Amino acid sequence: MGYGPSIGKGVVSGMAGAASIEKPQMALRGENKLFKVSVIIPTMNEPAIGRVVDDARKALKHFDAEVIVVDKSTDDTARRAKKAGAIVVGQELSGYGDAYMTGFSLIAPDTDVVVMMDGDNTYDAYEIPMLIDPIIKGYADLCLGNRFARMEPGAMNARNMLGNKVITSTLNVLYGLRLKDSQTGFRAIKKTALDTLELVDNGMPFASEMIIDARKKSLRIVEVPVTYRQRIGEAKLKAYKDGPLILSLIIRMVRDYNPFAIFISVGGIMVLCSFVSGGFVVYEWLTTGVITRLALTMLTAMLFLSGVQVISFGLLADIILAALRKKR
Ligand SMILES: Nc1nc2c(ncn2[C@@H]2O[C@H](COP(=O)(O)OP(=O)(O)OP(=O)(O)O)[C@@H](O)[C@H]2O)c(=O)[nH]1
Ligand SMILES: [Mg+2]
Repeated sequence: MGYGPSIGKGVVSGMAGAASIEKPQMALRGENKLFKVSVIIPTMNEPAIGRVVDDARKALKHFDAEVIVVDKSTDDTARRAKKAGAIVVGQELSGYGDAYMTGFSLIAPDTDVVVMMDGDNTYDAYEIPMLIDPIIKGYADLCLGNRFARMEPGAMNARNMLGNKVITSTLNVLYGLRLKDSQTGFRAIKKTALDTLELVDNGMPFASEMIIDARKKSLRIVEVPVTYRQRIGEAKLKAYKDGPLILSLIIRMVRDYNPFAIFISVGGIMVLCSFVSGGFVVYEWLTTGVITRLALTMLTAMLFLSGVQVISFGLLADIILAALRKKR
């Protein structure tokens, strides 16, 4: 099955890889009204923006579509985006997350689905109909494009790939997800679902915050395979700065989602350490009949009692959260 322009011709049927349909019936949402799709593209000096906007508009010709570019460039990205038919707004503040929040505040009120994508030509805009298909069909609220499915050689360097694996595994373990690519920038979300999210992170961690909040709100999250190409222009992601920021957000947010997971890990480590230090004390006592290491004994007791306390606190937080969730 080929991708690219063939999908743009018809509107998609089924999940990724489904055959295209010649007649655009799927674009209708009833009463002859077309599905409204808002595509948001944040840009910071993106030489490929003209092509990206043009592809997105062509790919969505059977939909009621708008393409919004939120720009923070020092070059002529804004002019080229406008020329290609996008609505262009200048970003007052800065940051990837802030750009999306600006874009979300501008989408048409009757929008059905919001699409997020980069302005660097890494994603294939002709795959947008495939990305929004699970939402239009009604079995997903948030659809993520899994780039590992069709990744062009050299599109993602080894460092970013490793970072993505670490972040995605952490997210999966802490939030009970089974994602393959949590850091994808190619996403579609149902507008009514987007309205329920509480997103505040201005930077790159915004992408993870969105998934975590969607999970907290019990939204249906699915992944579809997408193409990932080499970027045109300079990368804006700063892996060594953004990676730790993303991980810390994931861990911070688990406190409200699944406090037991974080408290049991911390408390468990403390209790385990107390067993190790306590082992030395017990060994000395068994072999000599006396305890001379007073400091170590005190440390053991403190570690054990604090560990037990932390675990108990986690249990309590979990019970309170469960009661609050029931109430909501
Ligand atoms: N408006 C705006 N756009 C931004 C900002 N930071 C990044 N972007 C844009 O957000 C998109 C994603 O950034 P990228 O540099 O492509 O990050 P990435 O996709 O994680 O990294 P690559 O794999 O190298 O593409 C691009 O279109 C950027 O131009 C920002 O502060 N403001
Ligand atoms: Mg990119």
